[in-house]
Amino acid sequence: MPFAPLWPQSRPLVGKLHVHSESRCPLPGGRGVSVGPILSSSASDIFCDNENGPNFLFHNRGDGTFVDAAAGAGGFPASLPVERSGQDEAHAPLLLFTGPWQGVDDPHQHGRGVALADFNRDGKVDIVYGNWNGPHRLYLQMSAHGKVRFRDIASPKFSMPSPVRTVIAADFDNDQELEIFFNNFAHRSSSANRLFRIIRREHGDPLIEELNPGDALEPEGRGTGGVVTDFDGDGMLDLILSHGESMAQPLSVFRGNQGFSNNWLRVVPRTRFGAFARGAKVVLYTKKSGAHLRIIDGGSGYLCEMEPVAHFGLGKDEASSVAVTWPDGKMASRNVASTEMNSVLEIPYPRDEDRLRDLAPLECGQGFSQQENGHCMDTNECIQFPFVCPRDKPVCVNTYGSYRCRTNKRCSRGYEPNEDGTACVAQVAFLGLGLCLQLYAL
Ligand SMILES: [Ca+2]
Ligand SMILES: [Ca+2]
Ligand SMILES: [Ca+2]
Ligand SMILES: [Ca+2]
Repeated sequence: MPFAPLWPQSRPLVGKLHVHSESRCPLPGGRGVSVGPILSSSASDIFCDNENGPNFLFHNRGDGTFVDAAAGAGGFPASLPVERSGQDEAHAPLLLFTGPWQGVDDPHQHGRGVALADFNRDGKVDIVYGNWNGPHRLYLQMSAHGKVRFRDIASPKFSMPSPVRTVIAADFDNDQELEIFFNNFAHRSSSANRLFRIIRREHGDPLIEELNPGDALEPEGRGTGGVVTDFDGDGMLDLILSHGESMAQPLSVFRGNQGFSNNWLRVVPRTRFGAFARGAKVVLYTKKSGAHLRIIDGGSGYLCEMEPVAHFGLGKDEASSVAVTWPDGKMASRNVASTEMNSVLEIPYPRDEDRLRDLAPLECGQGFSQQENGHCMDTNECIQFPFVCPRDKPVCVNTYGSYRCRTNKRCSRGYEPNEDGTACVAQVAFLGLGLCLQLYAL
């Protein structure tokens, strides 16, 4: 008897989005995917790292269509038609890439695990991923003249090729600084796992320090997947690694050895139906260390997915308030009491009547203040305190959570002072399809 569908008339719950390249661009093999507001303020963008072809960075245009923004210098343009099937909407027009982003297409490497995080705590989402036996990438998201580009800050040790599978970004010792764990696959020879701490600096790129992974070194491990979660509820992240594919190996579970006295907070945003709110953005404002950002990532890792919890390590600092932004743009903020430190906070999806109750003053902490919309935002010290900078460095530059002062260096046309005003740097030029050049004149 032929199989009769049980739902002959009903509209399908899920419609397929066809995202395919023009015929001249062969389809690469998808390996890693990460979903969250990477470029958008709330809507979910999609980063895919691929093998045998360029990576994708699909920017959500907010109307059901995406544009691939991954191509940059050295890559070929990825102009993609985006269309829906199973629905009545006309096909979206061909979306031509105009090149405001740089460098995450990485067309000659073979991506594996990927994770989203804000490593330099500037409020912009950064991307880390591993390439199979190729250089691993740590891309900071930068803004230049209102446009966005990515800059790889991976050190030689960090980028050293390995047969990598899962990549995890998490604060294993709750000291505020994120660690990155590479789960390697002992392919044809030993290949130990690796652990790095990304140490945020006030006015500079983060420092990358290699750490001893201890028992998680597993030089003969055939690691395939890995996740962190807090199994025993002690506020310290635990690591579970799976192995196999070409040889049976048991699961491994590890617990942290350091940082037991540090403060922590775990935040669980929910959808309106009570499910985990994947794609949500969680910002924790603190008393001393500014804003910390986490994405409830719908994806990441490799052959696995991270827990839908925003885990914050705070060292000796304490949270002052928390803000959650859902993918549909809804936002909720609330204070965090001292008595709530070292616990799990559930954040429900806001109902409309919650808005009235949200008018209570928020504790935004150092560098941030409550704005007219009721939420914490960066304080613009340069406007609020016009004489904040000393005479020898009179130019005030506002930054996320702080500000800096630089010398009043004059530059020729087409150039501008660098961050500390010690040299002139060519203004970023965007040429042709995705080609972005930055020239230095010292
Ligand atoms: Ca960042
Ligand atoms: Ca840490
Ligand atoms: Ca634990
Ligand atoms: Ca500021």
